[in-house]
Amino acid sequence: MQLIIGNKNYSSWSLRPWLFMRVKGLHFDEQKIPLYADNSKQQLLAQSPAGLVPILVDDELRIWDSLAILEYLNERFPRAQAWPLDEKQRAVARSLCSEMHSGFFALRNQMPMNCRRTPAAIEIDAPLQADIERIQHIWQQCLEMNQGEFLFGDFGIIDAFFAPVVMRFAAYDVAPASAQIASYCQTIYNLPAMQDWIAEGIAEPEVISASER
Ligand SMILES: N[C@@H](CCC(=O)N[C@@H](CS)C(=O)NCC(=O)O)C(=O)O
Repeated sequence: MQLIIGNKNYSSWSLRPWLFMRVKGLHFDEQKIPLYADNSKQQLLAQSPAGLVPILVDDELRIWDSLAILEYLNERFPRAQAWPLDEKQRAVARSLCSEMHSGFFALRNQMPMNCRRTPAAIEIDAPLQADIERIQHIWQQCLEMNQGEFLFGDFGIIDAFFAPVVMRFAAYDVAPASAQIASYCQTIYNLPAMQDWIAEGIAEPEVISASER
């Protein structure tokens, strides 16, 4: 399989499948297309008509969109335990991923992922505060309910989905609302795969000024 991704420093959508595949030991080659440069869009459109990363290539099949990629990996590698085993928990985990996938616009716009940012707080308006509180509430509920290191026990798609938020909270110095949340964030941050992603992101030469706050 090949995973086509954007800049590791900035591409939060790319991080999700990349981290999941690395944590679960699924072998893949990666190809990087630096985003928002002169010929980026051309390169993206040559890979997928949607013109966005991530894209997973599996033989002749191309899958775009991080959630679709992770659902495909769940079906292709059932032993990876991508979702909780319990049907009801699985439905909740899927709801939370969908909420993340289609919402939190204030967080996305005002706190772009930027692995190399020196941690510092920014001004937080009401919509951003609401996003931060909702995410911390989700994490707290999951961690209390499941009593594991990760949101539903073992590392799953849900953790890959929220990993960019962990990076955002670190970069913009958002205080964890509880010791459990702090520990969860540290666990994600310390994953060897996450550390590799961060180091490779920091080493990238490209700067996307729209993502620098
Ligand atoms: N919903 C999509 C969003 C993908 C997306 O917005 N990707 C951004 C990178 S983080 C991108 O490719 N941007 C390039 C562009 O807009 O030209 C997903 O989950 O994969």
